[in-house]
Formats: sequence, C-alpha cells, structure tokens
Amino acid sequence: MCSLWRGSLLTLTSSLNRRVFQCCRQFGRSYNIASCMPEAVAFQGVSDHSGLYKFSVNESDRFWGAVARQRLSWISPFHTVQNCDFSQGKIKWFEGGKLNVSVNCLDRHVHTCPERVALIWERDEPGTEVKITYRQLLELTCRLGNLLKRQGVRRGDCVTIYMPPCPLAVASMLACARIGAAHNVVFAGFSSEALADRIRDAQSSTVITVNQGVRGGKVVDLKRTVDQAVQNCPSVQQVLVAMRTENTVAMTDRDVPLEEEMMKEDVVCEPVAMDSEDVLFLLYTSGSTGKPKGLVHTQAGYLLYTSLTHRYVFNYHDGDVFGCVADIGWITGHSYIVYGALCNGGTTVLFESTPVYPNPGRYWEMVERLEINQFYGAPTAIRLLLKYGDEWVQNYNRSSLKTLGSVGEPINTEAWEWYHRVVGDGRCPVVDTWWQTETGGICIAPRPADPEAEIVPGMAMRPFYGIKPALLDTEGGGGGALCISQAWPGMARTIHNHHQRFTETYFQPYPGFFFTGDGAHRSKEGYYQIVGRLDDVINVSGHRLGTAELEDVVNQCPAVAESAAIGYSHDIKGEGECLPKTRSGKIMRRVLRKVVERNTDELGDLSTLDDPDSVHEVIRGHRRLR
Ligand code: 6R9
Repeated sequence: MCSLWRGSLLTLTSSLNRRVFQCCRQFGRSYNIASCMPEAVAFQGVSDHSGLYKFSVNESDRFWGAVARQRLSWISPFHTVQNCDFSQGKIKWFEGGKLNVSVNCLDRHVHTCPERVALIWERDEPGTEVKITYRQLLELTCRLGNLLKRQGVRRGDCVTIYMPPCPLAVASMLACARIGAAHNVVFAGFSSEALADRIRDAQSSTVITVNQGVRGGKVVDLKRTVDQAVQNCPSVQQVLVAMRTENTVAMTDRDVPLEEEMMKEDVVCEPVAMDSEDVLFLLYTSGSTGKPKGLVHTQAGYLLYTSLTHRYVFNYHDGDVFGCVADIGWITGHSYIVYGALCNGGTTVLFESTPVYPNPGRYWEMVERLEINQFYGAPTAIRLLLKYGDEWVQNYNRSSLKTLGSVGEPINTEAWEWYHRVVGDGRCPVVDTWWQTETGGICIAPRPADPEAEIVPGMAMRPFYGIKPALLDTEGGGGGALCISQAWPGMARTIHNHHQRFTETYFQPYPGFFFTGDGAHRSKEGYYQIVGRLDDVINVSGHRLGTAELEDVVNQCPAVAESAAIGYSHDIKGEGECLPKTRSGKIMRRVLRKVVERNTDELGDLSTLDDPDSVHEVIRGHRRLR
C-alpha cells in the first residue's frame, strides 16, 4: 500500500494553484460567532471559526453534545456523547438517547411549516416537475410505514429499495426509519446479479421497486430486473411495485401494487423510539477485494452529521432550493438529497434525468426553472458539459445560484475553473467536498460559511468540524495516506455481518487511525488536496468499482485463465475500465465475442450501451494486442 501511494503522489496532476478565491464576504470582517453557529456562544473562548474548529476537535464531547441537543429532537436524552475505540472498530455515539429519524426529517417541520415544499421531483421530461410538501411527504411516509407493517416488516428487518429518484423512494426510506426497519437502497442501474447479491447479503424479505424507470427519454424495465434477481433470493416474500409509467407489467402472487395498497392505509403511523445506535441503513460499496461491503450507518450520529455538513458546507439557509443531481442509490443521495436536507427542513431536488437530456443545457435550464440555490454535482458531468461549450450554460439565468459543490472524484483545474467562471459567473464559491460512503458525510471541504475562508481551485481545503485528518507514511513534500485520527458521529459503524473485515480494512493498516484508502497532500497553509485511491478501487465517473468484481466477471469467460482489471486515465470519466456495458451495468459479452472473432462489422444493436464509444476502445485495444 505504501509504495502505491508514493506512485499516486508522483502523478499529482497540478502543483498547487496559488490563485485563491475569497468567499462569503457578505458577512464582513467582523462577525458574530452566534450568527454562524448558535451553539458556539456557549463554548468558552471561541470567537472565530478557527477557534470553533479547534474546540470541535479538542473538546469533541462538548462540541457534539451541544450540537446534538440543539439540532435533533430526542424522545429521551443521551447519557454518553461518545464511546469509541478504533482498535476494536467500536464506534458509538449518543448512547442512551432515543429518537426517530423520520420525526426529525418530517413531523417537526410539519408542525412549523406544513406547506413548505420538501421535494421537487425533477422528472426526466423537463418542465414536468412535481412538488411535494412536508405535510404530503409525512402522509406518504405514514401510509407506507403502515403498509410495510401490514406486510410483516418488523423493527430490525432490512428492506431493499430498487428505485430511481422519486418521492416514493424517499418516502420508502423514511417509512423504514419510522417503523424501525433498516433500508438497503440499491442503485437502479445495477444488474439483477448485483441486486440479488445485495438482497441476499441483507436478507431482505421485502423489496420495493417501480414497474419501469424513465431516464434520458428511455424506458427501463426495472421490475423485470427485480423478477430476475429474486429468483435467486429465497428470503424475499414480497415485492412492492409502484407505477412510474402507465405500462402494466406482469405481476405474480408475490407482488403488491404499492399505490393501491398504501391508499388503504391510515395517514398516521406511530414513530418507533429508536436507540441512537440502531441501524438506519446498509449501503453497499466496492472494496479492493472480495464482494461489495454493506456499510452500516446508524440513527443519531449519521443524521446529526449530515444535517450539520449540509447546513455549513453548502451555506444552506431556510427557504433555499438544494439541487443535488446524484442518484439516491449512492451515499451522496442518502446524505444530502434525503437525510441532511430534510433534517434541516430544506427543499431538495430529486433529479431523474441525465446531464445531456434533452440537450447539454439540462442542468442550467433546471437551475433557472426551479431557482436552485445550491447545485451539487460530479466532476465527470462538468468535464462532459464543458466540452459542449459555454452557450449551453449562458442561455439560462443562473442568478439564483449561491454555492456550487463537487463530489465523487478529484476535480481537475480546467473543470473547476469552468464551473466557477462559466456556471457560477465567477461569483459562487465552488466547494470541492471530499468524503466516502464510510464517512457518512463530508469530511474535507472549504466551508463557505466561514467569512475568512479562501478557496484554492482543485483543493478540498479544510477539515470539517470534528474531523482531525492525519497523513501517514509521509515522505517529505507533505503527501501521505489520508487517515482520520478521532471518531466523528457520521462514520460507518461496521460492515454488515463482517465486523472483522471492517476493522481489518479501516483500522489495522494504521493502528489508532481510520484509514480512508485515499492519498492526500497538505500544503504549508494546512490545506488538503486529495490525490486519489491508493488501493485497487477504480473510480469511473465518480462511481466506485472493485477490480476484484470486474475480474470475477471476466474470469467467467471459459477462454480466460487469469485477468487483471486496472483503471487508466480518461478525460471525462476520470478512469476508464474498457468494457462495453449497458446502462443497467451489464457487460455485453456478445459484443466482446464479435471483437475477438474479428467480426466488427456485425456488432448488432448497440443502443442499450451506456457508452457506445467503449466498443471502439475495445476494438482498438484488441488490435494493439494482436
Ligand atoms: C461521496 C462519495 C469515495 C471515494 C473516495 C475518493 C473519491 C470522493 C472526492 C474524491 C477527490 C473529492 N472522492 N470525493 N476524490 N476529491 N472531492 O463519492 O463516496 O462513492 O464511497 O466514493 O471517492 O477516492 O475514497 P464513495
């Protein structure tokens, strides 16, 4: 591992760009710490942001205790702020406390502002968005919670959700939280095999899906994928099917028409009092070896951390429209589209489409139409869009924008500059947010709410409150393996059913530290730049793929004795992995066979390929091998 990061550091793309952007001058030079974080008034001696950061790491019990009491609604108070021991991989926060996450995300806002819009469902077809108020979302959640109970789902069970971003997907997540079940959201682009693996590992008896998805003008048969998956999942007793399109799909005895059945349920569903450390959800992510890991996040700490980072990293204020274009199937969707945003009473966008549908102006047309204030997206999309030229951006009014966020992979200087200069008209801070499924929420970001904050293009900059990074195995020049030296409330608690793998992966490489798997660089000012993975995880378009998973698939070909998957640098996607895949993640073997047989004139229908160019790359690669 150590030699690997050295290699990565050598490829550090840009030397630190010294141009620095000051942001958030609107607070002026003198400011009141209470206006930034009300709890801070009670922290003795804290008068500015750097003091507040120091307090958050040096007095972390007092910091997190105060913030948790202030920001979450508790059914009963916690008695211990934290009880953590990295050597055993033991992470516990707010023990003794009881709360319900759905009450924090819904009921308390329904009391104060029932008609505020909670969700804007930006459907695939522009201009057909649907708005759901907090009152409506609570009703949907309660009906669904009651339906799940009627179907036999109990506290502690795990429900698998295979749905594109839509209000019923969010209501399903919150319904689980309301009745004390955990959820396992699987990205609705994954294949039936990947879905089946995750259902089996989570031992779900219930799967929630839609008849069909709609994305980029194309209809995707999601229910059919679920049907294939559950054939190999004996634990599944029922599949709840919502209707995203009007097309009927074959229903079996196991299938339950979701809308029809939930309308029979009551709009009141008693929230269960959950312990702080009960499981909120599992989310599977790729590791460098073996099967995907079901990372476990729990109730209170996760909710607190996502809401605090949502508020301060993006400078989110009441009434703002938060536009995160990730899918709910990734941690970014969980933490910032759903939990962080709703815990803060925010209005949050659910984006169903693609950056180029119906044209490359889609994001910015949406920003104008929905008056989005914070836009949060991935560098891969920014790199793609900048190639289409500035006009697609400039055609639309983006004056509502206040903060631009980036996540998922390093953002190169060209993309950063374009995002800042063209999309944000040079006036919106760009926050490059570094974090992982494992960290639950953003750990390193510029913090625009800090009036003193400066931002260096392409740098994630500074640790968030409570985060104490450490670079280990340093070799001069300020680079090293990025670790975090003390616990924070948002971190994952274990890997579902594999606690030993959890400790081995994250706590044994550097005893006493949480190891992130990334390499980073620290400037003399103390700002962080993330270099990328040190292990065999490949990052394609911001999505994590394990080399072992790719090799597993390749090795299934009878002619293949051994294989090795590697990432190579790709202009738009960060890294490429060279295989022609359908949008649902299936590798098109028939295409590979034709290439190997040198029948490239008879490749057949390539319309379901996610990236038709990948075939040409394979052809070119094969020619070189010959
Ligand atoms: C949130 C998310 C995590 C991995 C992480 C790192 C890469 C994420 C980044 C970044 C550089 C950033 N990563 N954000 N690299 N700069 N701002 O993406 O979670 O899917 O678990 O991926 O993504 O390599 O370790 P996840």
